[in-house]
Amino acid sequence: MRIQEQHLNDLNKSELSRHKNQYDFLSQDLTNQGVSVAEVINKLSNFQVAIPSWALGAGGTRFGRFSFAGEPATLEQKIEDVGIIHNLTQTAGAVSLHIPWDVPQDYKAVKELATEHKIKFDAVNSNTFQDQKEVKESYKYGSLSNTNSSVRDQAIAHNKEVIEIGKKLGANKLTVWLADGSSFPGQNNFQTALTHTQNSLISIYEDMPAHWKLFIEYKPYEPNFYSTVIQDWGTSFMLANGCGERAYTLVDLGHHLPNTNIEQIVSVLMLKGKLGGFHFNDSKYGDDDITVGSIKPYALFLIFNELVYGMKNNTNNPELSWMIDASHNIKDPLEDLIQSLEAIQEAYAKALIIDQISLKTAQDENDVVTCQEILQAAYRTDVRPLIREARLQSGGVLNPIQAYRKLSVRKNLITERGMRTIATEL
Ligand SMILES: [Mn+2]
Repeated sequence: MRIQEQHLNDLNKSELSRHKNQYDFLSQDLTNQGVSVAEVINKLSNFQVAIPSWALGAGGTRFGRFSFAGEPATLEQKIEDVGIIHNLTQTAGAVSLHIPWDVPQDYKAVKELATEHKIKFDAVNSNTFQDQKEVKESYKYGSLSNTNSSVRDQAIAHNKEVIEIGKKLGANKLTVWLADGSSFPGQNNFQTALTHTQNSLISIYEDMPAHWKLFIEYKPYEPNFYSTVIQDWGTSFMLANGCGERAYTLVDLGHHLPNTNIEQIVSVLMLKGKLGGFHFNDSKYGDDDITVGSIKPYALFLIFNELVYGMKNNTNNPELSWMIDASHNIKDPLEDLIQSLEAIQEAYAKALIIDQISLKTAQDENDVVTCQEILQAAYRTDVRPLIREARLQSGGVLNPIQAYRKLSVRKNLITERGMRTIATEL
């Protein structure tokens, strides 16, 4: 399904005067407070978040999966879905592919389709957390950390193959997330497992082209319930340092034990120039992978405060790679992603209007009350008119969810693809 520009203009027309009033009021108020509204709008417009190919169909749980009608059955259809989201929001200008779920058949055609939708190829993701068809060795007891060298070699070779696929698409980052660990005490030798993992990662790192980055993701538990080899940011940081300059830690919001101070982790990693990628989602209990901002929007804002500070002050830290890593099985996946993008933009906008100069003064004077007042003044501001204005200026719609429904996108996708399609590998 292709959305016509004229349709977007028509949708915006009916909302325009209300938006104008709200935007003028907020923009005047922020300008009086010393905020450069044009700069905020510009930053919001430039902020692009990658959509992972596995979030476009309904996700499942370990108990089952409920398909959503009209799901994309091919890589081409997945790119088209990202194109729809990007068209409406103008903030989803990239797709992150999962190999081997999304190996292109025709690279040229896939690249052309992506370009047509103004979609770039973000980090490619390897998969050694499940056994693929027709492979010799099993990852049941781990991949890069396995006690058996032929299993490790197979997992390394898979990652190198993912790099080759990424190269052909014009990607320049590899994300490695390992399920490796143990489910029972005594099952693993921690030191051996970590040493194997480091050596395997070095072998993958050395295979990457000189302009590529390696992102090492961590997670405390699940699928293993006693130990995980790369369990926390410290382990990831250590492994990244062991690989070299272009290896970085990747923070996934859901990959922390409850109440972890994620904003502090972000801040420390950026100080050291080692935060490479960021995965957005939200959770109540564990790695729940639910819609960004649906549970803890204030925590997301505090994280963005550190990200904004780091992007301004830690010039040694590279430009970050943003991705939504959420997937569940109740909502329309595309509406869910639009909600996530909105929540990300909102937290980012609120962080951008924090009065950093006054905050620094209050911190220096140990005026704790004022510090809190400054943060919460920004958080309590309804910044949605700024996000709408950024979208409008970039050619998107004022209200993406409403537009999605008015254009009957899902109905059209069902007509095109059928009721019973299932996204590849879900
Ligand atoms: Mn992730």
